[in-house]
Amino acid sequence: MVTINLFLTIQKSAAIISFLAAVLVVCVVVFLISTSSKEEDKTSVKHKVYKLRGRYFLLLLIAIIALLFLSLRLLPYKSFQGKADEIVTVVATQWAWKMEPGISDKSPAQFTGSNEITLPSQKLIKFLVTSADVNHNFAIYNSEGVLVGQTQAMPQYTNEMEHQFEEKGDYKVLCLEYCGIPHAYMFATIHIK
Ligand SMILES: [Cu+2]
Repeated sequence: MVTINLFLTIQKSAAIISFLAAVLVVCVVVFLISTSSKEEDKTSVKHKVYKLRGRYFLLLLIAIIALLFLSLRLLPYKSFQGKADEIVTVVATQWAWKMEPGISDKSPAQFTGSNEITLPSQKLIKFLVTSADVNHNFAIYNSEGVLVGQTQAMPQYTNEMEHQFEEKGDYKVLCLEYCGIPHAYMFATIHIK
């Protein structure tokens, strides 16, 4: 009931805002019509508009650069420069996950890993993710079901994913790319000690 009431309030406020915005548009149009009758030299108007356009462009450019700088810093990717504490090879296959510590020299088809692995907390882990058949998606969920990291598992290509597990516990690995009927049963476990 509370949700419905809140929804109605949002709908009501949206209606009021839309009405006010429409009134504002009408006012602007009326103002433009009332002032457009005045004769003004075309070249001087052109000059004014160009000057305004230049300023507007500069302002927009500054805003874009500032927002880009701020938003890039907020991205949740840690800068990685070959400092991973542990490397894990992950191979996806229809319909299972195979994981093993270290870099594997076997082909994805011959790779034998486990669907359960134990890793340390507070350490930077680098997952080398590939597939033995079709596209899959390696997704790690914490014990509360929150997605903490994911990357595509592609055949003939290795994606690198870095993750630092801040909390100890059991993390579930699920596939986020539909890969056949048993896709939903494709899971693995990462124990963080
Ligand atoms: Cu899948």
